[in-house]
Amino acid sequence: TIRSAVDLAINGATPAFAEPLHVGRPNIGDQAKFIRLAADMLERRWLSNAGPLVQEFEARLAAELGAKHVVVMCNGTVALEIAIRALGMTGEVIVPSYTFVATAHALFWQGVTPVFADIDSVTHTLDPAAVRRMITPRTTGIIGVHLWGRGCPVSELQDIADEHGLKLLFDAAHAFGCSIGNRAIGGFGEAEVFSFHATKFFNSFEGGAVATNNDALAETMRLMRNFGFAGYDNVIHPGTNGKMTEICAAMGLVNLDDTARVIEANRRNHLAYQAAIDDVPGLTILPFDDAERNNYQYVVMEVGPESHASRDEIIAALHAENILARRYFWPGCHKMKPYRDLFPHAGLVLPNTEAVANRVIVLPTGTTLPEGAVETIASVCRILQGGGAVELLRRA
Ligand code: T4K
Repeated sequence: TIRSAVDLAINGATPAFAEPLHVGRPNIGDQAKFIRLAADMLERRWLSNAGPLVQEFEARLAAELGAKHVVVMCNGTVALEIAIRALGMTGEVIVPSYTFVATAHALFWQGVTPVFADIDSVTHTLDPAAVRRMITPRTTGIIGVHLWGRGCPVSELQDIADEHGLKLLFDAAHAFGCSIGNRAIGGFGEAEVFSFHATKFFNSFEGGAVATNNDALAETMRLMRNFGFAGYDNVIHPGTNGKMTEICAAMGLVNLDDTARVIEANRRNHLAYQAAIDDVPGLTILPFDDAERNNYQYVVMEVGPESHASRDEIIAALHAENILARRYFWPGCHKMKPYRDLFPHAGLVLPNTEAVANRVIVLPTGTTLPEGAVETIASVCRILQGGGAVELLRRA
């Protein structure tokens, strides 16, 4: 138990956890069912290329999301790249800087310049007024990100897109099972892109998907993901290899059956964090809107100016305890090497992005979080607020 500064690992005590607590520890469903599906797959000798498990996974996802088409891919980044290309995005596309770097990379990799707009500092998602300021004659689209599974302002962004004739795509990598105005994420804009990476709400080892209600777009993406083949020897479109394998689809199917358990664990952890942290001066847990469907996959703690310990001191103290909290998505894409000197970003200042990126800590959650871990993590954070704990760290 951690009661005072001398109980902290930064001050030489034994770490609170013998094994590391990761952010994004995979949740895994019925292992026996996964082994069964894998054995059947080996028996069939059909390992990739739109096999029966991939087809079943796509149908299940379309039903869950209420989308007309779901095209699964090998990962979320390739899914973004294919959606960007299929939509004909060129020139400049406006994105938030405060996102996982894949959102920006997917554009750049397709020869499109990501133009970074600022976020709203309360919601952490794109600020429509900031998007308007970044529009130029070269702008062809907007990618909104439903960060932390919290919907971005879809209708305001749709209005901007309609006014300026822009394509609107959403990066929904965090947002499977979430809603906006009680409509499932997956049906907004021209298309929405999901990730099923190991660290996501539900995983297929690696994997991603694009959901869309546009028949022609879905058809183009299906061609693009398989080298443009329309049957044997008949290439009718430029393409790449974005296919999901059968073993990944098997994992996806198993984990899709397990999402209620994951939501339950995530929600319990989130409530426990709120109860334990929100009365610590300077620290707050970003709330979810309980009127919406949420997956509660990210526990985001914000370190305010009243906090005695800085964000990075809290991270250092947590890491010493084997609590591998993360500074997602510091420092913002516009400050990362590939983008900071790129036209038109040299010297770009995004005040809300920078403020949020400097105050966020993402904490571990999920089905594997040990009993009582939230309270231990909270007591580390609380002790850092007084009793000389940080002073000891600063002297060291
Ligand atoms: N758009 C957005 C908004 C995204 O957040 C992402 C991905 C994408 C697009 C792209 O989708 P994908 O192409 O990835 O499908 C992780 C994930 O790799 C990445 O998928 C995710 N976002 C991002 C938010 O987080 P890192 O660099 O933090 O990953 P890493 O390797 O440090 O893993 C996180 C923690 O999870 C580690 O402490 C270890 C633990 N872990 C990880 C794996 C893979 C495990 O315990 N077991 C595992 O198998 O990026």
